Amino acid sequence: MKIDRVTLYHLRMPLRAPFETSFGRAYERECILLEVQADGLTGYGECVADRSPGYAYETSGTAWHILRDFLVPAVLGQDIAQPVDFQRLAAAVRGHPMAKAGLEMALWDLQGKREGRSLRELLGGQRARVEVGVSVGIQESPEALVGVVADYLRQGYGRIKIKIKPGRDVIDAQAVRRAFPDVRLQVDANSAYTLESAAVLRPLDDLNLLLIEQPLAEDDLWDHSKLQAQFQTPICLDESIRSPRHARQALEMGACRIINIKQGRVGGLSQALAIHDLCRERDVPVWCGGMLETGVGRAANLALASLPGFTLPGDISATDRYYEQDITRERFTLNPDSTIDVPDGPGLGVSIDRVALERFTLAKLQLP
Ligand code: SMG
Ligand code: MG
Repeated sequence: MKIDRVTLYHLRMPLRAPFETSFGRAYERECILLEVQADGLTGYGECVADRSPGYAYETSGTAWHILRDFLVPAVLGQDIAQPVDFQRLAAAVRGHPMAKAGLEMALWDLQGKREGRSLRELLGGQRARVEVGVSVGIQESPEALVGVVADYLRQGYGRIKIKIKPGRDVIDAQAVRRAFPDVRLQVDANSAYTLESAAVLRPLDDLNLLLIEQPLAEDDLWDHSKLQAQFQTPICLDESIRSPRHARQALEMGACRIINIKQGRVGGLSQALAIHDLCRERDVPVWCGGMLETGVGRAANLALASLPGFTLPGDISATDRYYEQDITRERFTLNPDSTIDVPDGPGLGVSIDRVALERFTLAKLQLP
């Protein structure tokens, strides 16, 4: 496909409820929507970098710059046969995986539309619906958290993840475990601890958690390997896995026993697929993480999570969990068995609500 034009939309969307993690509280979410025109077709991609560099160093601002000045110029006028070929064109840009992933996603959407095949089919996904859970932010108190979790369980979510930070870790997890002895529960620290300060997390090992996500620094594998040796509960890495190479090294080192795969964090769906394959060969469970995506990124996550190695529920909740109004006409809903249907239309299988898109657009740039 010959890339004729790329349009970037910098979006800001209000969240239905604030979302608090160890690195701060968000009331809104930013992202960049990419609209790519090729061979008379239009593909969409979502760059998941947010306003501030709390989760990762990339922001909507850095991604805009890298896309506008480097990645989009690298693809304009090029004939790209397969989405994965984009990785070669993007190799001149060091880092910036979220910017790359947004553009690659649009190429997958285009390929699917050209061939009349869904992204699920293109990736080799096998399931028509995927198991999902919900990620619950830090609340005012452990009691308030138990109330919010109860509400999600009533809605039908079969797996709960709670965010933790120093001072709000063991007490929160114990409160939820006491209230719901059988719920599938996991915690996510978003790099809030050091090897030394993580000693306070020891009681988590008695709570029958599915996993402990990213306790230590995002650029660290070695200390995670030391920490994993001290815990029965599997450590799952999120921020620390930025490429298939990191995934291999983390597993070889024993830095984790489970991997959270986010196409944005690893530089694209092709790279997410490679990590999935590598983990599957080694019988290492993976699951699909979330970045509060719009319907565009959510559709991609659902397709990815339909691959056979995704054996744990993803952070892919229903649209209602995040947004009053989304930029896709399609809204994703939770089935009673805690699954969400994978879109089966061509490409991502979603269409853009232009009125909503306009409402949330802070800036728009058409290239060339
Ligand atoms: O999309 O439901 C979602 C959010 C899932 O907790 C979630 N994501 O570290 O895994 C994570 C966080 C990163 C985003 S925080 C803004
Ligand atoms: Mg995480």
